[in-house]
Amino acid sequence: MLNRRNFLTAAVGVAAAGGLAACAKEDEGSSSSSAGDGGGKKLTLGFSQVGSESGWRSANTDSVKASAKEAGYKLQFSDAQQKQENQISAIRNFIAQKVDVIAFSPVVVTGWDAVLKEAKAKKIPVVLTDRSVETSDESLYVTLVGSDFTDEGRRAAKILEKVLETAGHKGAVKIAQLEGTTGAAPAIERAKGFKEVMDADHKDDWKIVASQTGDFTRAGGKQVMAAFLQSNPDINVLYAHNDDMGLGAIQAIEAAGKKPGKDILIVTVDGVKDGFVAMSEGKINAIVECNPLLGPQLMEVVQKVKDGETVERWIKTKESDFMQAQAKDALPTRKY
Ligand code: GYE
Repeated sequence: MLNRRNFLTAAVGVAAAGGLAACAKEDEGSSSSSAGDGGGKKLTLGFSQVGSESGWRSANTDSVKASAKEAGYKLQFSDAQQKQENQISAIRNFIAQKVDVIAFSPVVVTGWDAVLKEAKAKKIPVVLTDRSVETSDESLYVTLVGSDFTDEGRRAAKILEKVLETAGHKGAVKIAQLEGTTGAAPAIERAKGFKEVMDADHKDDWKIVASQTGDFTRAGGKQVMAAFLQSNPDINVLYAHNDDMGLGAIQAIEAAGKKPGKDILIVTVDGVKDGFVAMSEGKINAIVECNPLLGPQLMEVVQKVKDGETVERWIKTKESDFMQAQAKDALPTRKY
């Protein structure tokens, strides 16, 4: 099994993928490799999106569409509605259409080898964006453009320390965790990073008393949080793997007659506008940012891959953390 850290050292895969890209160019008989040059054939990018489960996802989709347009690429966009089988058929479709490059954000980490081998056989390079895959063959994709989710989990635990301190919290910390989509990289890794800090520094004072998936949606967050409050009425912290689930949970907390941000301290991940609004209203205590505006970086990488240039194995995104006190000032500058 490969973790994201291993990706960085996988230089062989990059070299192989560079070769792949070069072959793809020949295969297509493309007269020009640079997009928008007027004379040459437009680069065709097949993009399979996870779905439209969250505010993060909408911002990501807009970013991909706008930057493909800006780059002058022909974009074949497909929404998988959070179903792996839809992504597999979208990718097969891209292969049949002989697109120049395939990019996708894999809904879950496992189960991609077969379809990625089909792309490789047709010499179509694959770029992962946002989420990673687990594969036994690193040559099946060129690079990943996206965030370090394990680190986001660690940052969430670190910022929870500050939140507890700011709130003057005393006594046991009983945490409810709303997990992202089961089997998805951000769900696995945000849980892992958080637990790492908890096990190292808070073995005695913190406990995850309830943990379940809310599938990264508001409806999921609301429903699962309502059930948590029934079974564990003494929960005093919520760690939600994204803002949307946190926002759904806030509704459930209020419906149970409790005050989000006070009776239950809340830390979420993403930093979408609605999350910041809730934080400026005092309902979320801190947010770990995960930047969805990956389009420009993705288009740059796609061009390089098409041109047979070597790219880094993992192209990471820069992100920050925000406490409630910063929310009002930061809100007008948020871009998603
Ligand atoms: O945090 C969540 C979305 O993969 C980073 O997916 C992405 C996650 C994001 O549904 O809101």
